[in-house]
Amino acid sequence: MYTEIFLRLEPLGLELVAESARRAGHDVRVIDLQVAAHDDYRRLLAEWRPDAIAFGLNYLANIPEVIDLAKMTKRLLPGSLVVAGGHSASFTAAEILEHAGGAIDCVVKGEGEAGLPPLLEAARGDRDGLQALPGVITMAGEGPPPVFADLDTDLPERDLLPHRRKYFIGVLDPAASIEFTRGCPWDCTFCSAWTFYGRSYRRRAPEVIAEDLARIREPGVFIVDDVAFIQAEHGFAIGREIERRGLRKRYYLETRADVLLRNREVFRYWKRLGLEYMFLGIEAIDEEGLRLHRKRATHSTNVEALEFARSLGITVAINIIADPDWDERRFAIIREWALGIPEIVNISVNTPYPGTETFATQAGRLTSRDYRLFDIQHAVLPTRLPLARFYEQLVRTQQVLNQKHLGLSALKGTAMQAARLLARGQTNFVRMLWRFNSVFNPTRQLADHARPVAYQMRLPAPAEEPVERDRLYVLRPPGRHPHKQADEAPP
Ligand code: B12
Ligand code: SF4
Repeated sequence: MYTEIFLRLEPLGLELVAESARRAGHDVRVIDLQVAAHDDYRRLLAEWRPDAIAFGLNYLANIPEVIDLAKMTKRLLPGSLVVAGGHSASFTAAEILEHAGGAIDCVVKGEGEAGLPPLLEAARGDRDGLQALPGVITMAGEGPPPVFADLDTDLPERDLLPHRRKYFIGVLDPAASIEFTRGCPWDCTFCSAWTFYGRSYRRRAPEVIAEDLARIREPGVFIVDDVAFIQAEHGFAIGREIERRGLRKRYYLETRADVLLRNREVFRYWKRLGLEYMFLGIEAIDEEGLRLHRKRATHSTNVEALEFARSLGITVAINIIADPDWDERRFAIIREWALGIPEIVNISVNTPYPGTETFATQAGRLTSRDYRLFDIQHAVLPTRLPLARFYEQLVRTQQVLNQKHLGLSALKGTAMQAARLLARGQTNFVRMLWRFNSVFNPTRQLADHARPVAYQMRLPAPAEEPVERDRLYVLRPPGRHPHKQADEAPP
């Protein structure tokens, strides 16, 4: 739902995986189904007849779609190797294989640049032993844990995506994406970013980042890091390389309130370089909520960070997690609080994703096992209000907050920008302004629960708190020295 309105971004992970396969000598094409239709995909298969098809499956909500596409693929090309990889595929590998009933040959867990090339090499011969490879899981069994990729070897294959003008975030239209670091050293209970990367934190070399940036044609750049500029000196080093090359872009990034306050100077420096938009995961406005999410931040830190960002003149968006337990009064408190600050406020619904601590402890309470509802806009845990009333409150709150920025008076400020974009033929931002009510709609949200469910999510064995972390990790924590780029930054 979110990506139908506010943004659509290039699939950076898939481009990196594509480049790793190309470097290994394969002829590679990429199709992005955010932009292309299933029919385009079918046509590509029929005309090009690839030997291997690799699905990027970062988002849990896309699992049924990918399973159905895999089944269609095997019917068209029975001899092909069908693979799935990505964030969500890594946490649900065994059940995906089961749902696909043989249409997916294997799942590659972890980082695709490290996992896919050896798999393609091995698949040239006898396919029986593929499960012996690191990170690979087939119906016959599972190999050793996945290995870390070297972040400075592959630059994303941006030339493989034909519809680059379709990628945008708000007024950064068009926008490309770039990665400076990978992983997160914090351990919030609702998040699977840290469990995927074994709580590691790695940096790309500033020269490599500048080279990557220099190849980007788009004026807007979305920095995909979970928490940007945890280490100030890395941010400064990247900035110096950018200045040295004379690169000028408009940037969007996401970070934490405490990091913003700790590293004020680096954010000030990046404002000069072109930083315009920032997303802060505030999550809760009370200490109890922050403690439950294990955010390791206080409300006063969050408020101070917002003030600092304002003083820089950066447009800030924040997120608040709505708990299914909320009643009308709690929604009203959030509305009041959010209307009192100038920032853009986004509301998501607390959703236990596989790979998170909350999934390990709360899966027994799930009211739905339909993957498609796990998009943080639907309630999959019991609601205190009747479900219809919960959605009414949620959408009403989103509408009120949205009006704050997209209402007619607010639009006066963006009218010039919109006109400039239209003059350049970029329509993504302008279209987004009119779509909110058709996409965010309580009746539609409620109706989504009544759809027939072809594939049911598998539940984990109940876990005690605290959850044993080894059970959650995809990539194992690198320990003190085993990987040259692994830096442990304490929360
Ligand atoms: C950037 C980002 C976005 C961008 C998406 C850009 C895009 N088109 O991909 C935007 C802002 C649109 C977005 C939106 C959402 N996001 Co998001 N997002 C991220 C973020 C911060 C970084 C992803 C990224 O680009 N990483 C860098 C690249 C290089 O890594 P990668 O994509 O993971 O790819 C690597 C591996 O996954 C793997 N891989 C990927 N594809 C393939 C394919 C094959 C075949 C193989 C073998 C391997 C492989 O190899 C790649 C290279 O190492 C992650 C957090 C994270 N650390 O992963 C969250 C994350 C993926 N998002 C998340 C969520 C919840 C959402 C939203 C639902 C939230 C929201 N309302 O905003 C929406 C849903 C969007 C949708 N399409 O349904 C969750 C995923 C939860 C889940 N399990 O489904 C994550 C993990 C954040 C979190 N803290 O929990 N997101
Ligand atoms: S700080 Fe952000 S990325 Fe890191 S664990 Fe918490 S929510 Fe996830």
